[in-house]
Amino acid sequence: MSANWRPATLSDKDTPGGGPPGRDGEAGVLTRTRTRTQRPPLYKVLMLNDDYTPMEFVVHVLERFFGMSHAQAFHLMLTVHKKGVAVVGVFSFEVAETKVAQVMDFARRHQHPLQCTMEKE
Ligand code: TYC
Repeated sequence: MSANWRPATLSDKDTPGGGPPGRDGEAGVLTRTRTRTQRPPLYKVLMLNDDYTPMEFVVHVLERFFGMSHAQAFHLMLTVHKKGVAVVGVFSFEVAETKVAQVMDFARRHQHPLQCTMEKE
């Protein structure tokens, strides 16, 4: 390794080795690192229709666990009822997982078959 070796910086532009090119035959390894941050993946939480869970229970779930107004919750419940499934929110993996667990537990404790799942966006 040459005596004046130093890591490449942005000011080194494309000069290999971070100094004047190749006086002593440096390999010319570019060490600039990528600094762009990756956004975390997002997950859709889906509510599924069934024939038994009362409409008012689903409205309550959407208000309680997804922070919706009564009007928003009622409208989305009707969408699930008519179409079979709807996205009720988009979250990080951990938040989506928690919402699904809360809904499933709440439904089970009230003996309703309501199903809630998540999938990567
Ligand atoms: N289909 C149910 C009924 O008629 C209501 C319902 C709506 C159930 C949405 C689940 O995710 C659901 N009582």
